[in-house]
Amino acid sequence: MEFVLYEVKDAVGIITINREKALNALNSQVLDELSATLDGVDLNAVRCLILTGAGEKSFVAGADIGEMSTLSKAEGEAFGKKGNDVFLKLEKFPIPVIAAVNGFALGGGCEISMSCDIRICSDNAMFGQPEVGLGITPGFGGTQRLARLVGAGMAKQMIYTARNIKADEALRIGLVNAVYPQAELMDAALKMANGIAAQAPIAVRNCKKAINEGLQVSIDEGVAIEEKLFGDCFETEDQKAGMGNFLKKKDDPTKVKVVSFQNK
Ligand code: DAK
Repeated sequence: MEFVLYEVKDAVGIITINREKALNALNSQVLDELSATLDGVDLNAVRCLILTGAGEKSFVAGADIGEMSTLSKAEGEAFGKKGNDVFLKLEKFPIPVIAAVNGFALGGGCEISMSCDIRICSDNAMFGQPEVGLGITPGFGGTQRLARLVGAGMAKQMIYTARNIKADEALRIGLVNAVYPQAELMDAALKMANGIAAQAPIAVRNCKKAINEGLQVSIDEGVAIEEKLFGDCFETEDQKAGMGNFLKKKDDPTKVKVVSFQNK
């Protein structure tokens, strides 16, 4: 892979978009490599992913404007589909994905972070959807995911004005969960990812599915989705070990035992 790095630390996979010279802008090759990287994740060994950008300046400065500038209508549509397919793959990925936003997250960069489950960022991060200034609409789900995350009013303001916002404002409006000094961002992301990886994996996966699928439907349908996924956890080794451990601790608090959760 030329533009995407992948490494595994314990049960956490770290995907780094590595096109620093172009501020990690998303061209077709980056999108293809991201897709292939996700396909290659070993879900028996990895329980949480972190997505970040190479360098200290930019997470992803958007879709590649140079590549987009010469596209015909049909090619533009195909490029949009390629991006959307990868972003949906990320959003529906069975395990949680944390975006560690280490700088600019503009246009497609803001959009790819919103396809992740959780966003944390460095104090130099900047978010925005500048597309209308380029004569286009957001094309990788920005109109849809931003409105769902921060509400329609704030999303419309950001998209219509094409104004970028800094990390503290992103935190205030709920676009990110936390802001860290740049040097501490990856440690914080790893700490969160390891905390997720230490939980029962089937339960975590089912929670992701329940939240994502529930957000698309009525509350009645959402609760029914949750019921099914809740039921699915029973009779798993995770559920038996997790509850068994709690009961044992209750009987004798000195016998606190680490549960080795299984993937089945
Ligand atoms: N694309 C390509 N190259 C980029 C880039 C981008 N988005 N952003 C930065 N670069 C490149 C610059 O061209 C420059 O390359 P060289 O000139 O050195 O070869 C290098 O990265 C460093 O950038 P700067 O010299 O500009 O660095 P500065 O610190 O001065 O400025 C900046 C940093 C982030 C403020 C600035 O680079 C900037 O404004 N970049 C563009 C940000 C932007 O507008 N992003 C949104 C792109 S639009 C759709 C599908 C997708 C989309 C829309 C529709 N459908 C098919 C419907 C998505 C759209 C977008 O994402």
